[in-house]
Amino acid sequence: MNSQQDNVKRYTVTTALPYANGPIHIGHLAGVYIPADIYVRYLRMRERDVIFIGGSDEHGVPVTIKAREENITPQQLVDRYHNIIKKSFEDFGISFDIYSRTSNAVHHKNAADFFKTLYDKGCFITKTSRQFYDEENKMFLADRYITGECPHCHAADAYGDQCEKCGSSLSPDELINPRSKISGNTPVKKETTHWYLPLNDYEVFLRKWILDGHKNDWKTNVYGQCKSWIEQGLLPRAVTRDLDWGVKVPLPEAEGKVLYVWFDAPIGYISATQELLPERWEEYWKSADTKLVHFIGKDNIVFHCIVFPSMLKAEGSYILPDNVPANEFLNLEGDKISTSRNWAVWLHEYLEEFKDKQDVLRYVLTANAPETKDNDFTWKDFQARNNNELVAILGNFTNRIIVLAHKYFNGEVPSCGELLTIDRETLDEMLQYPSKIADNTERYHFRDALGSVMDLARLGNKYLTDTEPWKLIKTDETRTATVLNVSLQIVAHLAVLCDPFLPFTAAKIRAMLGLDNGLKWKDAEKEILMTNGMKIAQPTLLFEKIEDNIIDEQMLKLSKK
Ligand code: B3M
Ligand code: ZN
Repeated sequence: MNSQQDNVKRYTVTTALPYANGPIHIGHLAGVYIPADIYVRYLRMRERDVIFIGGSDEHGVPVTIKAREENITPQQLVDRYHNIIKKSFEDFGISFDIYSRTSNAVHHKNAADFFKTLYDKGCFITKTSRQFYDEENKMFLADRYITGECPHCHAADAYGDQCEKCGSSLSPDELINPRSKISGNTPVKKETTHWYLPLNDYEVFLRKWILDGHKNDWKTNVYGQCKSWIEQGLLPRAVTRDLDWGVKVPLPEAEGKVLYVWFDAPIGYISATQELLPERWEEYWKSADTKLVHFIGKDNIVFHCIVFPSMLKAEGSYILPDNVPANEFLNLEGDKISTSRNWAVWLHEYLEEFKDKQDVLRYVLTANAPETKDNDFTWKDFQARNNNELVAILGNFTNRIIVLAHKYFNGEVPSCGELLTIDRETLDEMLQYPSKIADNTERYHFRDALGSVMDLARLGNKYLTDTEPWKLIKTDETRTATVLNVSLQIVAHLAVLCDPFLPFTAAKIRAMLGLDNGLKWKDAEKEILMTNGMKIAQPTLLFEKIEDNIIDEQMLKLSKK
């Protein structure tokens, strides 16, 4: 365990705020929400003071474009997706303390105040430039609102920031024959003034804080990206936009301007904390003994490691993140997950089609998490991990023990007699798992941590194979009682240790064993969790085999996309 932990009094854990212009898919889950939920559930079991913050990111140009396409208001659009997202997280067991949203009043006030504080301290510079303007609709055009011919591949409908055909990043000025996406007219150039945060002024601070301070504890992908950003040279970044959807810039001369979505969204973490703990939120954002951890995907690294920390530093009273354990990307069947191409497995659909199988997806996405490199989700692998690991190892061990306890001992925990070497060794090995799993979890190595949970179940299966209680019962009931007693201790330890990873399964095992729902991590450090005579309920199946036809249906569904 890391030594600095002793000084940590509380944890603020945040997850990237998903854009409320589409539902959640497995890429989001594997990259951000499952690892964060594991970490938080683990911390709660360690009885640490932790708050888990999430919410929808409801501003930004993609929201306004999509709303316009559907002929509804941006608010109607984000209401729809916010509700879908929030419900799917709840049903999936992502245990947020609050799931908020950035269109609400608390956030608008907080983000505007934050901007005003920086403004009053003189942290911004202004720049005036000539931007594309649609005269018919009387509006400046964000990059995505301008289309034209790609200067590289000559595709007809490249966007002002990117050509989707050849993939080049563009600026609107490079487009041949630019047109407004809204009126179809040729836009004119008009002067506009914006506020910029001069990131170049933060270079010394960022070098010292990240490059010197976090070389050894941040993931190499995160550290590497930060290093290359800093070394390329940081430039002033505009923090305002000409748009009518977003947090209004709180200055009289800023009519028609809002905060840039990437300025307001991370402040959303703070706003959500204010909503959750109106009296005490500052402890979680302004005390040196609070550990702030941002779970994000790799495309958000620069905003969470460079831009937001510079904003917090500029403000002056906030702590900085202790870690930003960003994951790489998850692909689907060998292809990049894409919302616009509908190439995804959507969480709300999974929850309908695979009722009560939250933990199967949690398991597969953790066992195959893109922690150090991009990884691939395939339905075949989903099936194999369910059938060969969850059913065959964890489910099978638990089920066998509970069935045998009923068959031989009327569903009561039999008393433990003299321990033989094999029993002692097995119990000793079992007792190594709490710290092994804890170490990996504290270091954000969730894949390895989950691997150890399964190793404990494997240990149980091996113990059964070696001791063969179904043979022993014919000759030696006392010895059989001891073997089942030891096995039940393993099942009980599994119930505690799998909880952060497979919370639904943990609850089912606890119910069968008659264990308290409030068991803590330290309970798993004790040898005896099941005492003589405790009543065990009838076994219920933890996992069931997934047949080929189920997988074929999912493959067919994908092939139609
Ligand atoms: N909504 C981008 C994304 O979902 C953005 C994250 C905001 S975190 C403050 O990738
Ligand atoms: Zn192109």
